[in-house]
Amino acid sequence: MSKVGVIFDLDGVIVDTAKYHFLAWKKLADGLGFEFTEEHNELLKGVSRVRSLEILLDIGNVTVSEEKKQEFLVSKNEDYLGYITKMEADEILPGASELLDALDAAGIKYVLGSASKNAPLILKQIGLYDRFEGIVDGNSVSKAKPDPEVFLIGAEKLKLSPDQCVVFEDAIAGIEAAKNANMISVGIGDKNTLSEADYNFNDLTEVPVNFFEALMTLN
Ligand code: B16
Ligand code: MG
Repeated sequence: MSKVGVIFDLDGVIVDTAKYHFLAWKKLADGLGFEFTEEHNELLKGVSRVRSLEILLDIGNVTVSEEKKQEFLVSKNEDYLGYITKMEADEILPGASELLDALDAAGIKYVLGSASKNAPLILKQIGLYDRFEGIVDGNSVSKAKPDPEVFLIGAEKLKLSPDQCVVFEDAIAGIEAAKNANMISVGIGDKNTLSEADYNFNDLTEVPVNFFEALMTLN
């Protein structure tokens, strides 16, 4: 492979917004009168907003009208926005800024590939918005991960073929999406959970300096 490009997931790779999703979903569950735990929240990682609500309502064994679901989606997002509009650069996860610097220095382009419709706002809050070659988020896709759509649009933005793209993901659905897109997958987080990934690191500080160089010498 003579050239590589990188596609970064957002939540769980660049920032930890899962904690804010948790607080906002928990408030909704509290209002509906059932318990929503951090373990339940794990099921929502990398999953779209609409699908997250369906999972949450299943957990509480709650059935509501479509109209009510729309209301819940709006109120949950308003609560979530209350948290993310306070985010700053100090919430960038360890190793992320350094990795982007290393990619810039090596002339390797990168885009964002996130399920979040709030991704542009979050990137602006933490001061990374202008660093990305392109942003593919929940507003640009019609099919959620594990469908490869989000990453295939990312490859187009990178002007590379899928097999030249390296995806950094923290969610099982995201690793599956990368595989479905025929891309190289890097799991960030628990190696056992993300055992399907081609490469695994606990966090971005562990990515070796020669990682991309080594990939380019393969094949
Ligand atoms: P929003 P990622 C995902 O972000 C989150 O992991 C997931 O928990 C969330 O439901 C989804 O974004 C949608 O977020 O409500 O902001 O549109 O991991 O794909 O960057
Ligand atoms: Mg994620």
